[in-house]
Amino acid sequence: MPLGDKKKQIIAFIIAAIILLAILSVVVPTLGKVEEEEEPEEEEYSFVFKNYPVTTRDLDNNEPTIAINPNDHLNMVAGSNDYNTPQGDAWPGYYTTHDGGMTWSEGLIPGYPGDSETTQLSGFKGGGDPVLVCANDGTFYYAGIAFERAINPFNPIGFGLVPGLDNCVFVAKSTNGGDSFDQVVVVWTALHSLVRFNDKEWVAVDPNDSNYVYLVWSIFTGMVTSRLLFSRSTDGGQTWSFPPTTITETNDGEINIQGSAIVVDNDANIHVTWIDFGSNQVRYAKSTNRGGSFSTPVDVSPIDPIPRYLPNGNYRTPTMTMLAVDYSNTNTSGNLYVTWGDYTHGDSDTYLAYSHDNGGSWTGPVRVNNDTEGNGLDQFFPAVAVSTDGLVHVTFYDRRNDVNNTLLEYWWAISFDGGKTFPVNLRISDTSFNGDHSRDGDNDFIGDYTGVVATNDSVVAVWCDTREASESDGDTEIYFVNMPYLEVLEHLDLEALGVEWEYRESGV
Ligand SMILES: [Ca+2]
Ligand SMILES: [Ca+2]
Ligand SMILES: [Ca+2]
Repeated sequence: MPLGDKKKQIIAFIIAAIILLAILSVVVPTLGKVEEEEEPEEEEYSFVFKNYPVTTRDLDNNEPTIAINPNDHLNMVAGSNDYNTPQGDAWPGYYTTHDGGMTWSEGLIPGYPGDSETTQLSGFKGGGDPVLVCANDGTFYYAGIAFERAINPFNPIGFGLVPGLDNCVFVAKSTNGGDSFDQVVVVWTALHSLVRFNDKEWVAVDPNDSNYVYLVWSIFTGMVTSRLLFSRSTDGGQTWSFPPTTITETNDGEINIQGSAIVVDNDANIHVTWIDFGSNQVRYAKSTNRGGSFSTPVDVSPIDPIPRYLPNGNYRTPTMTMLAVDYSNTNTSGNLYVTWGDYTHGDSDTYLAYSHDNGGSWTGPVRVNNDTEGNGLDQFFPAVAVSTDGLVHVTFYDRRNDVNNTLLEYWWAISFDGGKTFPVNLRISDTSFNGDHSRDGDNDFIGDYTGVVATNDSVVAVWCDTREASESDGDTEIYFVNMPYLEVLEHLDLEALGVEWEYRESGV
């Protein structure tokens, strides 16, 4: 290297060092100031939860259900009555996410009218009553009903379900995280027994053995009396017990039942609840032999069913039970929680009863929504889930923020003491909406229920929402929210609410 170049390098180095010092003398004090200014500022927790649309298509989606893959919480499958079909009639739709609910794919259970694929559902004209569950090995089961339709002779202007036409309950299965449902099996059809209509089924899977799948449903005779039927599969939904077991006994006077729910606990016990609309009681039965037989049904709680149409709404509001069990493998494991809508105080409230001895006895009802009793504002369509630390989460439609008792929001209540009290009530829809915008005109419909599931760190819920619709352009979508509940609880003043709570690791 020539000597002249070295001299130039030294001069250049000195100049660079002077410039660097000059820059530091300006920048360093500035950095210090910025830090001082930012330190005392802490952003307030908003308690606003971002809602995501599950469905996007132009026609109606209602009556949502959701299940979560225990091995991959980013993988969830939701379902709805989906009218986005070639014929425009309802069919069970499924929606799958692999990114925690931010984006969803949309599909229909195979065999829908116009489908090129033939399944056991091919030939039925419509379907619905979607219910999803997921076993611990990640197998998703999807239950629903399918039916034919015709001009109803008893209601000449009505195109609908006709006594004597065939309909069925079915269970479909997905072993690829809900990307497809390749096994679709009809469990029972109306023509099998010449009874008239199978309705409102619910499905459960043994958490530890996905081959054991259980189905309950109502069967109506002449659309007047109904019984609760049960069938089980021991081979992963390929075959089902035949004929079904009757859980309720007409001979005992239980002739008008509906709104059933079923769960399986960690010890393989099966629990079933329903409403007897003859005696107005929430009822319960249990099987300790994997559905071989059931205990004699018992009363859980008296019920005052909410009106078929609540005030200020042209959509029906049936009363059903929803049931959840504690899977924590701690001292609360096996606790049971049943929720329903109740009209005791002259408006609709969310009620709950609990059993802390695995169905041996029940306590309740407890009023879940914490607004003023008898204020004329309605809560309805509750769903219930237990997180793996034993907290009880109930979600429901709520009109408490509209003095006219019309606009709907979706709310979340939490119990820290096994369902005895629900001191935390939070709004989780990020807007309010009008249920009468679900259809053009007055024949509105937002489904018959909503859905919630919980894990060790989150509570996810789905509901039917009309936020993008209007009275002249009715359309509903399924909306989804994921509440990171541990983070939420950190920001609540639980002490002020009288709550003593400490996070409890699940024994799972
Ligand atoms: Ca839609
Ligand atoms: Ca109320
Ligand atoms: Ca309307």
